[in-house]
Amino acid sequence: NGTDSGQGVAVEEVKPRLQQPPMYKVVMLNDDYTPMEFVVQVLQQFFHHTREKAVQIMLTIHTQGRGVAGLFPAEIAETKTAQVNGYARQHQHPLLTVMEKA
Ligand code: TYC
Repeated sequence: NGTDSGQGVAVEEVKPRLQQPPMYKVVMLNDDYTPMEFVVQVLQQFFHHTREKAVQIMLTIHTQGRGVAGLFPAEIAETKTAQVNGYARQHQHPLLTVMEKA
């Protein structure tokens, strides 16, 4: 670190891996009412998945109960969940996304 402690001067550790923000999964939950096509379109519009990938994620949610729409730093994950939940509510669908530490 360059600050030798020969005469009692404190040595501070140098830590690498700076600017690595904690990442969060945006998890989409299954329900019985939201149309499959609406979920596919949300995955394309808000998470920029291809149609094929969006269909695959939607089917995982439908069969397993939940699926990961994307992985983002906290602030972006918060924005995505709020946008998707608001959009679903505007369209009167119960679709719910939550964020979860990766
Ligand atoms: N289970 C819904 C249906 O059968 C489809 C669905 C998929 C709903 C994924 C929500 O996150 C979801 N219409």
